[in-house]
Amino acid sequence: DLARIERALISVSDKAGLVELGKALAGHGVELLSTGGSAKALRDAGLKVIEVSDHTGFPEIMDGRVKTLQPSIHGGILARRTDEGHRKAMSDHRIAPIDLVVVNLYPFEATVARGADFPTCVENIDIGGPALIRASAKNHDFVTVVVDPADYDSVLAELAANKGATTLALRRKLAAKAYARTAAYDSAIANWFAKQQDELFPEQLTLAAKRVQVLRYGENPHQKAAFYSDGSNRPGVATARMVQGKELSYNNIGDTEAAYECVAEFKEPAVVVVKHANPCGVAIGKDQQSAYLKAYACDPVSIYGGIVAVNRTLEAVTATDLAKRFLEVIIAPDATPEALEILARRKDVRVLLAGTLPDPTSAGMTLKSVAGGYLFQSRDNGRVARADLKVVTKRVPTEQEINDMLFAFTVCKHVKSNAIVYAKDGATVGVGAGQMNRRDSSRIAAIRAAESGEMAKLAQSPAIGSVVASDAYFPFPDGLLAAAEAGATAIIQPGGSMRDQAVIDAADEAGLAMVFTGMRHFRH
Ligand code: 93A
Repeated sequence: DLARIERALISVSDKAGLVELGKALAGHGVELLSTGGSAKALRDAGLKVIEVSDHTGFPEIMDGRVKTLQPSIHGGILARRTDEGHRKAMSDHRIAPIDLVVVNLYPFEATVARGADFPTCVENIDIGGPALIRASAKNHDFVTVVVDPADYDSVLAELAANKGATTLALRRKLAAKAYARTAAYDSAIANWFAKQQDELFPEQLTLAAKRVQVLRYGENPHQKAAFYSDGSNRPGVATARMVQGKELSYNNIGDTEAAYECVAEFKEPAVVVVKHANPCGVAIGKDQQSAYLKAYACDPVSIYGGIVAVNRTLEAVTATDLAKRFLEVIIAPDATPEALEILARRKDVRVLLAGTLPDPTSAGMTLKSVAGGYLFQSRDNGRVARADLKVVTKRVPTEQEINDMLFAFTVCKHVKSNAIVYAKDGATVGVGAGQMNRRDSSRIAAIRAAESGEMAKLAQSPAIGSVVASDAYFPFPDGLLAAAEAGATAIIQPGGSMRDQAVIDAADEAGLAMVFTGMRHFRH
């Protein structure tokens, strides 16, 4: 299983750890072949290096586009050492075996990311590098391939332990990583090209995903799960820094995303509490603490084991109240040192600092899997502004009602359908989520409001005098009537039902004000 390393080919764009690697290899008596820039770096460090062009007897041509694409290089990598015919070919054509190939590629992804122009991106498509990597990985029975400076140490450790040889187990592991790297590299190139042609949904789509974490389990303990980054760097749970707490779970990640995307919708200081991916309390306020108190009051029961997101630096006053609750996760753009000190006393709660907020209006794709396929769609970045509202009832909503309606409709966008949200004074007072008919969502939200009112010893249900938002049109008057019965005074909904007129008539009869948004916010 051991394969000795006598000759190495080193060709790297990222020169991190290169000199240390070269020195260690030289220490094992390995002959070093290298390309222009890598050879220079090694030579400058006092190492003996043979230029690939000297080895092949063929110069690097076309600005380096052809440097290692040579039979004497690829033959030296691909030769099956135990095969009579291959050995004869090597000696006939004076090909020397190459046992270790260390390559990392032209930085195509980074070049695209820094917004370089088209020809620069194209020039950064590495051809020779992937060929070296794929050839070496194919012949892993004899050849060790390294594509990531993070793996230099494990190779050197084996050389030290096995008198200058690597084990088959390591070579196989590195070969798998090698093909994963060239696949990800080519998918980055393919996706970039598709984007250049303005193809939102190219015929063939390849996904590059980098593992962030293998999770302890999935949605349930008998399911396995892992968390991958899509490389987009959208601020949120994937990019946030965890400053304390236990490892995130699968459900934590989904819920934290729901909370943070929702809280990012608001310009004013805002607080969102999420349970099972649905907001159970959302509020804006003149400051963070007043927003928190209102969000908490919406549903003091469901916050237990919840996820809390804020859209400002987390403050000590709010942290003090949060520390009194059993919470799974707190996510904020940042936190004051005092707030962190207070939360540190609750060792279990995970605290994530995301640095900044995601832009709710930015474009992007969401992905869902179904049996045998994937569903892609652009993110729901739609927003309803005041000017979009069309008053359809006899009664015109008041200023206060309009503000609360816009707030409630924004929250609705983040609640699973059928979503009904009751709101008053910049806070939700009842959320009805995920029901199969709109009337039930409406009733559940009203029940929640009434119960929370009782817990707070209010004289009457906070649903009285509230506004109601519906994520999609009311197909029948019943959902609206349930809201009127609970004491709501104004309704915001997309409109567009065949029976809109019946719903409008019912609203007029109940003395409600109602506006249509023309935009639906289903969420499943
Ligand atoms: O332009 S290439 O596609 N043609 C080649 O033959 C070739 N061989 C190695 N790029 C090629 N490489 C790449 O050069 C390697 O993948 C590495 O990223 C880079 C190292 O060049 P240097 O050693 O000159 O810095």
